[in-house]
Parts: sequence; C-alpha cells; structure tokens
Amino acid sequence: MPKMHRKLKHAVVVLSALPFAISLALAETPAAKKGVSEAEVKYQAGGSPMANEPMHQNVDPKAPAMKEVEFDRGKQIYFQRCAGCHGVLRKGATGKPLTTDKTLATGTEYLKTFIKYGSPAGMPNWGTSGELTDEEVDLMARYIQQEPPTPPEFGLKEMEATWKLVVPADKRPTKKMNHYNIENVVSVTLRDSGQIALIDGDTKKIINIIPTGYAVHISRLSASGRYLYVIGRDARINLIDLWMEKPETVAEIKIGLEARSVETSKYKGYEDKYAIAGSYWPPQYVIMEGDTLKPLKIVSTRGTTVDNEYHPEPRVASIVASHFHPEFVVNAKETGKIMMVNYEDLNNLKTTTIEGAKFLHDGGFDSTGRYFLVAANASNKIAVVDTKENKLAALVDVGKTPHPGRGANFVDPQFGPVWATGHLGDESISLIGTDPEKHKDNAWKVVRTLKGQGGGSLFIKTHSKSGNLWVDTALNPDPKISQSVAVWNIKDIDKPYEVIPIAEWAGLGEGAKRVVQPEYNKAGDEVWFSVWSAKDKESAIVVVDDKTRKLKTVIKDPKLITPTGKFNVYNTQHDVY
Ligand code: DHE
Repeated sequence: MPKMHRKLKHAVVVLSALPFAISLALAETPAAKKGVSEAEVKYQAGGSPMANEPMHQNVDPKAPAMKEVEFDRGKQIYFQRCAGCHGVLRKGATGKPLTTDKTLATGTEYLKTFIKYGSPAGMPNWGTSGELTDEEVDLMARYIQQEPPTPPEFGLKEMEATWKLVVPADKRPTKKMNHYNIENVVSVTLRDSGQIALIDGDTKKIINIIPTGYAVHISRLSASGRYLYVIGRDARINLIDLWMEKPETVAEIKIGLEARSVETSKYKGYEDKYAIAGSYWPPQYVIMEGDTLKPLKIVSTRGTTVDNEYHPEPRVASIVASHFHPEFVVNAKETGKIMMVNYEDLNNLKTTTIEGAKFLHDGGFDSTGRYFLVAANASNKIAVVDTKENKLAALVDVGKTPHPGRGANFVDPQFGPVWATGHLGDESISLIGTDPEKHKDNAWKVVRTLKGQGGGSLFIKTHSKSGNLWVDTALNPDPKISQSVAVWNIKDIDKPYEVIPIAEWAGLGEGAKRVVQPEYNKAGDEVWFSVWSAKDKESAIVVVDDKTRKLKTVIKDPKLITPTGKFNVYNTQHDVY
C-alpha cells in the first residue's frame, strides 16, 4: 500500500466512528459535482445491522468465482455501505438496481471502475476516497454478480421468541411513583452506545441510562404519556414505564432484523391500547399490545409501487397515529404508498391505501393534526394526506431531498398557517400553506422559500409558544455550517437569519462534531441541541434560551455518548412541532 494511501486509510478509520462518515474526498466526487450532494450520499449510505446476520448464499456458475470467506466479506461490506441505497435484494431504492441480469451484463471491469470512481448519478467513489482498497473493490465487483443472499423472514414465531415481559402489567405501579415532572422529561438517543438517556428537563439531570437496541433510532410516547417506546435499527423495541420510581424497561421485543419506526394508538377510546412498528427487513409492520408489546398482527408491505411496478422490499418509514380515526398512517418508502390502517378490528383489518410518491421518509402533522405531510425525499416532493377524509390532499414540489423530521408549524405573517421543511440537497427551506379553509389560495403550495446556511439540513423546529424558527445543517460538509444553526424571527421572516455557534458554546475538544435536531422543552421557552461527536469523543447537549437566543446551559456527562434525537415527553405525546 503506498504511503499516502495508508494515511488516508487511517483517517477514514478514525472518522468512521461517526456513522455516516463516508469519504474524505467526497467533495470532489463526480456525484458532488453533478447534483447529488455529499450530505445526501452520506445520509443514505448508513450501515445496516444485518451485516452479520447468517444468510443463504446461492452460487452462480456464470459469475466470477468466489471463496466462502470472500462471500462473507462481500456481504459485510454490502450491508455496511450499499444496502441503504440499493436495497437488501438489490432491486434498487434511491440507488440503481444491482440485480444479476444487470451486473453480469456489465462485467467485472466496468463494475470495478464504477465502484472505485463513483458516478455522476450519485454513486460514491469508494475506491479513490480510500474507503475501499483495490482488493475490496475487486471483491465487490465480483460479489454483486452473484445472486444476493436472502435474509431470513421474521414472523410471529420469531417475534414471540424474542418477546420479554420484564414486569407484567399487573405488577406495575398503579400511580406515578416518582417526583419527576414527566411531561418535561426528555428521551435522548445515545446512538452508538445503544442506549437512551432520560433527562429531567427541569433540573437537566440524568434520571437513568437505559440499554436499548443497536444504533437506537427514535422514541415515541403513548397517548397517556406514561409509556415510552424506543426502537433500535436492529428492530428491538423497549417499552419503558415512566411511572416507576426509576423509569425502566418493562417489556422488550425484536420485530424484525432492521427497523426505524414505532408509534402508539392515540384515537379516543384506544389510548395506550396498541403499539405499531414498521421494519425495513422484512418489509412489514406489526401491531402489538400497547402495554406489553405482545405481537398481534403482522402485515407485509410487498407489492406494487405508485407506478405499478412490483417491488419486493418496500421498507416501512414513518408511522403516525391518526387523531381523526382509530388508524395508523404507515408510509412505505419504495412503493410511495401511504396506508391508513384501521385498528378497530384486527381480524378484519381495513386499510385505505393512498398513492403518494416514491421514497416516503419522515414527516409530521399540520398544526390542526388533520393533515399529515410526509417527505418523498428522492422525488423532491411532500405528500399531504387528509387523515379525516383519508385522501391525498396534494403532492407539493419542494427543494432537493426534503428532510423535515416532523417539520415546523407556524403562522406566516403574509400567508397564514404554514408547515416548513429544510432539505438535504440544497439550502432552501420551503414553507407550505396548510389552511384550506381561511387561506384557500395558499393551501398546499410553497408560499415562501427561505435561503438557509446551506444543504445538509436534517431537522427544523419551532413551538406554538415561540417566535423563532430553528434549522440545523448537521450534514453540511463545511464544519462551520454543520456546527452552527440558523434562526429566523417568524414575525420578520423576510429578515436574514442569525447564526448561533452551538458547538462552540459546548466547549468540546478536537474532533468532528455535528449540531443536530432542535427540540423544545414543554413550555416552549428553551431549545435543546445535540452536539454529536464521535463515539470515543466528548459530546454534549446545549440548551438555549429561546427568547434571548443566549446559552442557558450545557449538559455534559461521560455517559452521554453520541446523542442525536431528543424527544420531550409532552411535545412528542401531543405532536407539538
Ligand atoms: Fe433517521 C426519524 C430513517 C439516518 C436521526 N429516520 C426517522 C424516520 C425514518 C428514519 C424512517 C421516521 C420515523 C417515524 O417518524 O416513525 N434515518 C432513517 C434512515 O433510513 C437513515 C437515512 C439511514 C440509516 O442508516 O438509518 C437515517 N436518522 C439518521 C441519522 O443518521 C440520524 C441523523 C442520527 C441517528 O440517530 O441515527 C437520524 N431519524 C433521526 C431522528 C428522527 C429520525 C432524530 C426522529 C425525528 C423526530 O423529531 O421525530
């Protein structure tokens, strides 16, 4: 290995502690030059927990020969680097299909060039960036000419085998046994330690650190606010009882091999009754008992896309609970279909399927809770679902690769109520009118576009009691931008934003750090930001006074490893954003 290359390799290993650190030279990749930003590539090419899962491998005699150890290595690399964009079965998702009819036709040499140098359509330059060696590039070129190994299915039997009722419902407290102001507790994702931290929002003290799934992803609250549900990328769900003297896990289950979303029933009469989780693999969702996680009903999402093409692997992205019907809104990424799943009668399940747009990802409600706005990210659209009439209200064209998190609801001084999203692929922030009654002409149109600090934005946030709109740029390649946030005064939204140097305020040492996901306290007068460092470096949570935009406090603790998402109990329970 030449000297320079070794150096690069070392840097990559260090950086790899950050989950989506992909390539040092990415800014120079063809992809970056031709419209697919570094941020988009980084975000989607995250590792999958399925890399070490045993799978059946067929050998195709027409493909270049491979030894068993090469298959294993190829599979590992594929799930760490490629599956996020090309899919487990390689039928294509945001990346191109890599099925053997295509890869065998192009052959080893072409594939090697493609993997090494990348492509203008968005393929990273895995070889020239130093991420893969020439041997690994050659291995991957041969590996993708073999049939993809098939991961196992995960049905009721497998789920039941992992289900643990740690504290049965009748052995739990009958009233709140602690003195915490539960509504202002925050569940913080500790991404790389596979834990969450429960932090008292009043005192800023850690209440408990609870082990959860691998690369834990999101937390959601039951309708009553008593139960917290946490899901890991490995599809493990922890059910935590906030009424206990020290809140702890009371039930646990694994619902598949890889997952991102969990939600609970919120319709009147069904509070805390059901939980639902969607998985990436197998492509399905499962409805469970809300207070035990006992699996009740599994439904596959395999089927046709909005373009009427079969897709074997439609991953379940966001799920929200309807406030207008006893229904869950389940979003299938690759098919672009939005399923309104009625949970009144699980044996005679009624589902209304709404055609959205392909690559559904994250989203949230408008301020009335009637309309759900979900990003179809690679389609550059927001799909608007009327959860009262169960119809698509609109498909709205926005900027490049929208990523709203839950979005932000506020009243635009000129256009009335709006919901806003930032973008991974450009610096714009799109404000969409959300009031078809009093502001009909503005409804479901981009009424205003703000220019932010840059692309690579993941989350935008405000609060009904706040006059500020906060936008992070966590994945921007410029550290100055990824380490600060922009804030607008909603009343003077035309005026330029102010830049707040959150990472600097955290006072951390050397190393890459990203400022990610603004989240309010219950009162709406504080905003919390994660300063997300590598696993072996110090991270922090910076709390800002919303009115003055000045530093209020920095929460630091050696146990706060890689904090990312933060979920205030009240705001998550009541869809305040
Ligand atoms: Fe997320 C929400 C999927 C990478 C932090 N993320 C979601 C949702 C989905 C999703 C489907 C919506 C859940 C819902 O509402 O039910 N995320 C994915 C991926 O597939 C992706 C691109 C790649 C991966 O490997 O997982 C990915 N996500 C990330 C990150 O790298 C982030 C920034 C850091 C982390 O913790 O891993 C991240 N995602 C989050 C957060 C939310 C989220 C904080 C919830 C936002 C909220 O306010 O509710």
